[in-house]
Amino acid sequence: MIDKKVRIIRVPFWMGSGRIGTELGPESMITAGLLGQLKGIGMDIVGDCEIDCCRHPSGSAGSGDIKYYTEVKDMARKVSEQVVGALQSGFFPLVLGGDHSVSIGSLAGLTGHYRNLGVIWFDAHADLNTEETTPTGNAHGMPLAIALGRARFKLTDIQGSNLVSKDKLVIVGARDIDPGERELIREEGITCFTMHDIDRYGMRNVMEKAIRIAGEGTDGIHFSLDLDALDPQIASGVGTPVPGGISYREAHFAMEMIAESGLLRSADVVEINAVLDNDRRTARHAVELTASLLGKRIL
Ligand code: B3U
Ligand code: MN
Ligand code: MN
Repeated sequence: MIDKKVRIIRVPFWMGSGRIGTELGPESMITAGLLGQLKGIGMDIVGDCEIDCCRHPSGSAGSGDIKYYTEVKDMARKVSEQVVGALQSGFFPLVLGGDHSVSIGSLAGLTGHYRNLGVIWFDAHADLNTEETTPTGNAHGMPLAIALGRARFKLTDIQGSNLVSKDKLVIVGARDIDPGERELIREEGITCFTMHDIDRYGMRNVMEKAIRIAGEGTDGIHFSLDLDALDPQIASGVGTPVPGGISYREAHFAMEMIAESGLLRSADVVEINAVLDNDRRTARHAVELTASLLGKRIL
């Protein structure tokens, strides 16, 4: 069971994804009943806040290697400060994105507080692109390369943070990996459980291994939930859907396993694109999965 005091950090940010829509993610999760779900499982929601991040760029995406680099970095610094503040008060930080670049901020704050952080990353993508390998220039495809110190923009560029250890990172659900990311996974020996592994070994085995790798000998686990990890047939409200994803039942079971481990220290829920989430099903799934992650049980 996690600490009962949760601080919700809303990050209405889209510029890491290159298209609008994810800035409405936090609001869509609140509308889909997040607060009621969390209160229903006995959570105290304390001092929730919204990051004041850029929503309307004054200029173009910029000519650098990362689109909206200045805005991404500014947002990440602010998220990091709020995460640190929550941890210092003994609260569980729950970061609501926003696109997946918001996790740069979460990880910066967390690595400053915990010396030895484990990370489980649910995603259709590996999010391991660098400025050199990115096919899009979008920062949401880069947070893990930044966290491991493999991109020019490094997590340690944000004050007070440390890098994430490649041995304590586990990616789950990947099925769309770019050539440069594949190379990095091989070079660094990063644990990446693809959909092939989930089909072959089952979610139970994959999660047992993931929790062991991220949880043993660490200060605990940060869980990052990119909604595009789910199959687009059940969660179509994301910017970059990839067929053949995690099922509803697999996802809930994985959340329950993490909750049962007692090792969860923080989480982000990202990449809901409210403009594309016409039936609001993706937001509803995000809320239900968050409740399971934080300890909701069937019986
Ligand atoms: N790998 C591609 C696509 C992508 C990554 N993350 C999302 N899409 N959501 C990239 O742009 O780096
Ligand atoms: Mn992602
Ligand atoms: Mn993704």
